[in-house]
Amino acid sequence: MNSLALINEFLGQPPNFSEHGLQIDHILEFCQWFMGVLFVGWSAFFIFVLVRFRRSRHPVADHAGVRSHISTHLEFSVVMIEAVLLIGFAIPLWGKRVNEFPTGQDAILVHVVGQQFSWNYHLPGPDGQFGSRNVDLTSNSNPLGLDPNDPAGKDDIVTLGELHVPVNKPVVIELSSKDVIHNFCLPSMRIATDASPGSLNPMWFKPVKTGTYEVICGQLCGLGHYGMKGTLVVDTPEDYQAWLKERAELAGGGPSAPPAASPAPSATPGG
Ligand SMILES: [Cu+2]
Repeated sequence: MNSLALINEFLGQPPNFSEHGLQIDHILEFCQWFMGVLFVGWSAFFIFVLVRFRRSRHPVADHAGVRSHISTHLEFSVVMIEAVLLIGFAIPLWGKRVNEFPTGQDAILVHVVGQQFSWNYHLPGPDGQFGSRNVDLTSNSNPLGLDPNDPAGKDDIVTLGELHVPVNKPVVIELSSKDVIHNFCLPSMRIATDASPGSLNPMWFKPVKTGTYEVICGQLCGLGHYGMKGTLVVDTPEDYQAWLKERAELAGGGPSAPPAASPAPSATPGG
C-alpha cells in the first residue's frame, strides 16, 4: 500500500491489488484527512465558544452577533474543496468505471450468481459461449439451472466458492442473484456491486498481482450473511490455463449431464 495511506491502513483497509484501486485510495485518504481537520477545527471552535461566551462573562445576550466574515470564508472554502473532490475526482473515476468497460478478446467474462449464502461462478468454457440458464432447471446438481439441451452450455464451467482469474487482464463480471439482494465485494480489488434477482449488474476490475483474495457479501442478506465468503485466486496465465483445463475436464460429463462440478450449494444459514 501507498506509505502515505496512514488512515486507510489504520482503519483496516487491506492493500490494493487492482489497477484503478490507487485512485480510490487517494480519494479516501484525502477525505479522511479532510474530515479529520474539520472535526478538530469545529471541535476547537465549539470549546472556544463555550469558554469565551460563558454566562459569568456575558450575563446579557448580544443581539448583534458576529461581525467578522471569517466563518463565511471558511465555510465557502470547505464547500469548494468538497466540490473539487466530487466534480474533479469522484465523478470522473466513477464515469470511467461505468462507461469504459473493457471489450475485446483480452477481457475475461464471468457470470456470478449469489445465493443464500454462497457465490456461484459460471464460465463459458473452451467455446467461449455461455449456455442458457433456466431457473426451472435449478437443482442441487445443477445450481445455476443450465439447459442440458443447449450445445453452448456443454463445456461450461460452474464452480462454487472459488473463482480463478489471470493476472493483468481485465475481468468483467455480470452479477445476478437467485434469491435476495447480495453484494459481490472484492475489498482488495476496490470494487463492489449489488447482485439483484432478475437483473444483470456488470462490474469490472484488473488485478495486478497474483495471490488469493477474499470475496465477501456486502449486503445484509440473511442469517448466514456473515459466512457468505468466497475466494478470488489471481493466477499467472499458465496457472489459469491449468485451472481452466482441470475445471473443463470435471465439467465435461457429456451432453446429458449438465455441469455438476460444484458441490451442492448449502441452503442452511452459515453454510
Ligand atoms: Cu449475501
